[in-house]
Amino acid sequence: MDRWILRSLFLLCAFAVCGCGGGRREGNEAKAIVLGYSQLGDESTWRTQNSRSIIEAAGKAGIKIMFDDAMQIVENQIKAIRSFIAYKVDVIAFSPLVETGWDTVLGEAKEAGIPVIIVDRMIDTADDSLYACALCSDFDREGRRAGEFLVKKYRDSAGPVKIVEIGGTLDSTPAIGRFEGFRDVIAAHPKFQVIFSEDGDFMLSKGKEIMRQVLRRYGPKDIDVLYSHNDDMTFGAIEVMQDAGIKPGKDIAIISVDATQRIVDYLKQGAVNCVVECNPNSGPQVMEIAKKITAGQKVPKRIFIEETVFDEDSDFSAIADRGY
Ligand code: GYE
Repeated sequence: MDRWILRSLFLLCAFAVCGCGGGRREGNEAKAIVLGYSQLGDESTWRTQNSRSIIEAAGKAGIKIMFDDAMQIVENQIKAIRSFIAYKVDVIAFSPLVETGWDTVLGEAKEAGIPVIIVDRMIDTADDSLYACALCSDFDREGRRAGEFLVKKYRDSAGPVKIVEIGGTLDSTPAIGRFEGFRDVIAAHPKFQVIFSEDGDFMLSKGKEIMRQVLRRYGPKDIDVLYSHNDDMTFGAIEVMQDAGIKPGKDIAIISVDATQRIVDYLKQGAVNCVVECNPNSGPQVMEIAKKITAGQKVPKRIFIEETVFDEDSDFSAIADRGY
C-alpha cells in the first residue's frame, strides 16, 4: 500500500515538472533548480525510504524533481538520464544499480554541461570528471562491522563457525563491499567458514528462496550464522526458518544490514543478533549538494553517509525509532 502511494507521488512529481509545458525558465518565473533523479528501483524497504527521503527533501528545498524508477533495469536508468539531458535539467542525480557501464551516458551529460551527483551506490570509472560528487555509504565498513561482530560473539569458541551468506545484487557496490569487508575481517580467524554464499538481489522473495535451498542442503545443526546483505532478504529467510521449526537468533545467529524498524524489533526480541545500519535518509544532503553545485560552489568529490551498528549487547533504549 505504502509503495503504491509513493509510486503515485513519483508520477505527480514528474508531472509537476514536465506538466508546466514547453521549456523551463520562461517568462519571469522564479528559477527553481530542476533535478533529474534516476532511482534504481523499489526492491526493498530501504529503497522505498530512500526515495521518500529524496522526494520530500526536494519539496522542502524548493527543488523541482523529475523522478524515475528504473525497476532494477540498467537500460531504464540510462534512458532516464538521457531524457534528463534532453530536458536540460540543472543537475542529474542517480543511484546506479551496478558499478560499471556508465561512462558513455555520463560523458553525454558532461558534454551537455550538466553536473552529476552519484547517490548511495558507487560507479567504477577511470574518469572521475564524469561526476561532481558521490554521496555514498561505506559498504566495505558495513561488511567489516558484520565480521567484527562475529569475532566478538565467538571469541571464546574454537569453531568451526559455519556461515551462510545471502548477498545483494551482483556487481553492485553494497554487495561487493559487504562481501569483501566481511571477508577481510574473518580471514584472520580460520575458524570462520563461509559454507554457502548466493546473491539474493536484495529482495525478500529471493531471501526466502535461497534459505529454502540452503535448508534442503544443510541441516540446522550444520549452520551457525546467517549473514544477509539486507533486511528484506533476512525477513524472507526468517520466515523459512520459522516454518522449519528453527529459532532465528538462537539456533542460527543472524546478522542483517540496513536497520529498518522491523529488524530492530527482531533484535530486541533476540531473533536477530546484529544489525549493521545503512542510512537511507540522504535526501537533505543531496539537495544541499545540488544547490552548491548549481551555485558554482566547490563540493567534496566523495562524501560518506554517517552510519552505526547495533547488536545484542547494545543498549536497546538508546536506539531511536527508525521511522521506516
Ligand atoms: O542496503 C538494500 C537496497 O544500495 C544501500 O540497496 C543500498 C542497498 C540497501 O536494496 O536494502
